[in-house]
Amino acid sequence: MSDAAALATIGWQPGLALPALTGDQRLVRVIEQHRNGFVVHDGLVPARAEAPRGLVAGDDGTPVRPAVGDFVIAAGQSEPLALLALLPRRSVLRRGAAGERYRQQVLAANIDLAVVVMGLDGDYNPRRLERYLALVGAAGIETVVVLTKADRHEDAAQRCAALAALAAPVPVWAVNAKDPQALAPLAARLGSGRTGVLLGSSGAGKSTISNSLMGTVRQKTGDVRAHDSRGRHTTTVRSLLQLPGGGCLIDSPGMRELKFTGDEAVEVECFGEIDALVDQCRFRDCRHEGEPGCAVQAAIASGHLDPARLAHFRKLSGERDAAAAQRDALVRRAGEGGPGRAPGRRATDRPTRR
Ligand SMILES: Nc1nc2c(ncn2[C@@H]2O[C@H](COP(=O)(O)OP(=O)(O)OP(=O)(O)O)[C@@H](O)[C@H]2O)c(=O)[nH]1
Ligand SMILES: [Mg+2]
Ligand SMILES: [Zn+2]
Repeated sequence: MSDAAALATIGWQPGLALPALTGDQRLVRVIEQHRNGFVVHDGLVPARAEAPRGLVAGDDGTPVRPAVGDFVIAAGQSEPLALLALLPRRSVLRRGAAGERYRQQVLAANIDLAVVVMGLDGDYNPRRLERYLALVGAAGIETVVVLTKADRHEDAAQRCAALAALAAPVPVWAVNAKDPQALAPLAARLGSGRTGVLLGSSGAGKSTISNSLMGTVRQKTGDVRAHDSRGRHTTTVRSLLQLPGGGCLIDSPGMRELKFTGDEAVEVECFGEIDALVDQCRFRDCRHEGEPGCAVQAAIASGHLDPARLAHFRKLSGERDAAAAQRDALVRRAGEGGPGRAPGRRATDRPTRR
């Protein structure tokens, strides 16, 4: 198998020029990230790999922590391979890292499709879906929503329609995740050269979807608690799987927190109809709190806009603004204090825990 053909099995896009490599170097993709190292794949075999302090040179020379999905130049014949340099990312999915200080966490890199997974059981939550859509919207990648456990819930069609209305134009499918047939539309979007990432709460069915697409029980799945449908955090590491159809899929641990980075276009990504109404308000600086000629309040009065949705729109844009202010303050401080330090870098791509 040629290098390019092997790399295609781990999501290298056909026709993309390979970087220049010396004798003992090869191009690999990060398929797992652990506290003390990485698992990478060159299209033929997986291998353990390490980088000093977990960092490699980014495309502008600044140190970057590789994430699952990254293509990296590695050196060495025996394990652990040494990770040297990161190839430019075609997309990055981030969230705000947990904790008081502002920091970004890269969830996955070089992704073509975000698959937001939500159970139709106690996991069902339209407000949480809005938050997911805002977060993945910032990555600018194709998104689909998969509602699992449709085989168990009689109101599946109704709930699916309700979410389809708020997610449009993002498609929403209600499925039995154990049924590979039901996932055919998803498989069709994950052909050769494409990489998807599964996102959702613990117990939503991400690993069940992975197994159905793999056609084999590759990922461990776990029962959810009967009284609140919560999962037990069965999956503990993000890992990139090679699908039989040629594409790649990243299964992730259940997400407990979805903090914004400040880059989310909340208005555009998930509240388009509110954004359109705002344009019709009489006053440019309308706060939609009773001003005359307010199109937003008129839509609520006529039953066209759900007040709960407006409230959540305000909450999410407020969170986004607060995150953006924290980010900008950090960039400013870095710019004043650190000679040679690229602005903004301090907040990005750092290990979340040491
Ligand atoms: N009946 C039915 N059960 C499902 C479906 N999807 C998932 N399940 C079950 O829900 C439970 C949780 O599924 P997992 O695939 O482990 O969930 P997960 O999202 O990977 O959870 P974490 O790894 O903890 O983040 C398991 O018992 C699955 O068998 C579905 O569509 N129908
Ligand atoms: Mg799982
Ligand atoms: Zn208004």
